[in-house]
Amino acid sequence: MIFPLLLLALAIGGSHGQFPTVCTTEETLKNKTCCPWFFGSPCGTNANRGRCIDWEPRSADSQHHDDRLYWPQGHFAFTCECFGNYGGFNCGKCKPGYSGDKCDKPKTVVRKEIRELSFKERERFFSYLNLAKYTISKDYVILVTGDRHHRGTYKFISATIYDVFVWIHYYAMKSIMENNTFSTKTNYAHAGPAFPGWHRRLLLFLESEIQELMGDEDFGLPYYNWSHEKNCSICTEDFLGSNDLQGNIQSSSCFGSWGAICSGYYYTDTYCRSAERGFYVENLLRKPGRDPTTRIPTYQDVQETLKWEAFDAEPFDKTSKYSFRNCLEGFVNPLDGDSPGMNMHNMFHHYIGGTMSQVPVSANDPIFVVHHCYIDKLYEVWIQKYNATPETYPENPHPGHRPLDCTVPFLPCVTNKHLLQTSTDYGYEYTHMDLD
Ligand code: KOJ
Ligand code: ZN
Repeated sequence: MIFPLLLLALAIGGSHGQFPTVCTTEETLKNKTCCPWFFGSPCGTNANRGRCIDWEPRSADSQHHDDRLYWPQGHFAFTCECFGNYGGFNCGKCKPGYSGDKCDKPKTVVRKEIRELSFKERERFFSYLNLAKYTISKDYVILVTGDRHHRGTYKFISATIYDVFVWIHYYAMKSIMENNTFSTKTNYAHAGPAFPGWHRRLLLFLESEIQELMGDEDFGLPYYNWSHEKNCSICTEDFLGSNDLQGNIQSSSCFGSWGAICSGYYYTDTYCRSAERGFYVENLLRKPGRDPTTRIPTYQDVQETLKWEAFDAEPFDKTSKYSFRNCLEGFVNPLDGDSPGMNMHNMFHHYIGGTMSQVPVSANDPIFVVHHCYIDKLYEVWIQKYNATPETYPENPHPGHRPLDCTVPFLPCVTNKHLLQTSTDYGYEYTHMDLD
């Protein structure tokens, strides 16, 4: 049994995603249990780090339901709840913002503008990304299937750290099946109030995975402030790579040889189908500025976005008016807050084009990371400007977007409402909070 109050206690979990490899054995899947051992006991109970909790069943365990609904219950009836500053799927790690054996040392990393990194810092960032792209995750596997509504077809396969990050985004954006029909209005990460917080959680996942891989606790992801740009000034040899006319990234950049996972299969029934044609079916593609109907959003767009005081508005989807979230996400024009059209976050994705403009696979391009870091910075400016707190997060009826829904597919549970608080609480800060 779990009560709403208990859910509040689950507020800020460590930044760790799905699926923990140790929770994908035949036995753990059958028992629907993901309470891995740490310090000789499930969830580090013996060290008073956490405990294994039983989720109150909220959906029928049918063979046909959407496995992400009421996360994590579609897969696990038991998961870890971590105490204090402990985090991670087994409470063996610290929540973001804490370090040390007892997780009692606060830490803050700084996220800087990518062009303001020193040459050394920039090279380090690219080599960290590249190592994350080629290092198999020791903690996570990804779920693939050609028929996602039939459990018996599920396969868990290993993936690299960066590819787990890509897969998380892919997994969350698949359309939602409820009562045997697909709703294409929202998904678990976009077109609803969870959008900014969900992407914040995703970035924290990558940042902490890289910190751990490199043994570099102070590493912070950089952001790309595109608001004064006429074109993509980081789409160059010195930064994220330049591209040829076909959109291929030049081989002088390490990103020229990066493959894209989960691409080529934009089918509603699949999860990252990969068996037939090999894992990477294509390389990254990038065509900045090629589509004449797109442009980089302006500094004015950014300022207008920040003037909207309401975090979100009815009906809490793509059509929401006078909503900060919907202006930032870019389904309406931030100038008037109500005319539909491509703007802000969505527009930048389309301006870059190629891989970045396809929602299921956009995270394959590392420009996604620096773009979303900037979107997260604007979210942070807004939070501070209006002193927003978890209580600011609106009640709404959309699966995955409700205030107390756990963000899909992260473990331990972190609720949407608790991702609406200042980044300092998550152990990082941005430079230039005055926006210039
Ligand atoms: C890719 C995304 C996204 C939006 C767009 C454009 O990941 O969220 O492309 O609409
Ligand atoms: Zn996204």
